[in-house]
Amino acid sequence: MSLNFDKMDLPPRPKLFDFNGVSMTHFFTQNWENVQNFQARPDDILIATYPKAGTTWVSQILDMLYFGQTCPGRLTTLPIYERVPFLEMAIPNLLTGKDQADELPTTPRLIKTHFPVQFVPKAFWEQNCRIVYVARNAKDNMVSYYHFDCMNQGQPEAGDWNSFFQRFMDGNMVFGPWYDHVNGWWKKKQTYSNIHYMFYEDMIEDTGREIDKLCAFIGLSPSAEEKERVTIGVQFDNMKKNKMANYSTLPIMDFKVSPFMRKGKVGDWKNYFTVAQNEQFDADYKKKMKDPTLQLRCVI
Ligand code: PPS
Repeated sequence: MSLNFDKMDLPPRPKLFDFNGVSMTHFFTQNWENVQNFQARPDDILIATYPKAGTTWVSQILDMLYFGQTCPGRLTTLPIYERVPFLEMAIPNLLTGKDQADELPTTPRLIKTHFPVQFVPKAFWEQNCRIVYVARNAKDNMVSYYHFDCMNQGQPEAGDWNSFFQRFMDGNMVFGPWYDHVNGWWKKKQTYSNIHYMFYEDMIEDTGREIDKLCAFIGLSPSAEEKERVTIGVQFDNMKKNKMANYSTLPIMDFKVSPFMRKGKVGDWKNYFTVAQNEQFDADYKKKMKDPTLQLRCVI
C-alpha cells in the first residue's frame, strides 16, 4: 500500500466552509458518507486530537509498543501516515484515509482522527473501541497550528500571525474551535469509559510516566528494556530525524517554511503572543473554558 505522494500534483489550498456547524475543508468532508459508515472493529484504537496536539507523538508510541518487537521493519520502512491512517482524509488522487484503514493488515489497527467528538463514526462507539485523546494547551496549540498552516499546502492560507490569532479564538480553524474540541471530548469521557485523555504537557514533563499510563489503558506490559527503547525512540530529537516519523516524505509540506517537528516544547507561545494578545486571549479563554475539572497547562 502506498500513498504515492511523489507523483501527486499539489492541489490548490482549500477554503474553509461551515460543515454541520464546524469549519472544515473539503479534504476532510468529501468522503463523509464512507467515513461515517466505517466498519470499526472492537480492537481498533482511535487516536483523536485537535490538530497539532501531539498526534504523531502518541501514534509513534503506540505503534512502537504494539509492533516494535513483532514487526520492526514496519517502523523503518513505512511512514507514520501509512502505519496510522488519517480516517477522514480525502485528497484527490490519493488513497483515502478510510480505504487505507480498511486495508491495514495489523491487529490492532491504529487510526488517527481530528474529528470533534460529534463527528466520530458510530461504529467506534458501538464496538466500544479504545480511544486515546491528546489535548495540548491552547496557546502552544495555536502557535504550532499557525506554522503548520504556513507550510502545508493542504491547509487554508494561514495569513499573518495577528489574523491567525483572531481566527483561532473565533474558532474558524479546520476542525473548528479548539475550545469545543477539548471540552467535547472531555465531556464524552464522563459517559464513555474507553477514552484515555492525555495532555501534551504531561508527556513533555515525564514521557515514561505517560507511557506507563497508556500501557495500563491498552493492557500492555512491556519489559523495562522495551519501554526504554520506546521512550528513547520517541524523544523529540529522535523523531525529528526519523524520516518515517517526521513527515519529510510528503511534498505537500514545505519544510523550507517550517519543519513538521518544529520545536516540541511547552511555552513557545511566549515568543509569539504580544502582552496585549495574551491579555485578550486569557479574558476570552475564561469565558469559554468554564469546566473547572479540565485544566491545561501553558507553562510547566
Ligand atoms: S498533526 O499534523 O495534527 O498530526 O500534528 P501533531 O502530531 O498533532 O502535532 C505536531 C506537534 O507535536 C510536536 N511533536 C513533539 N513534541 C515533543 N516530542 C515529540 N516526540 C514530538 N513529536 C511531535 C511537533 O513538534 C509539533 O509541535 P510544534 O510546537 O509545532 O513543534
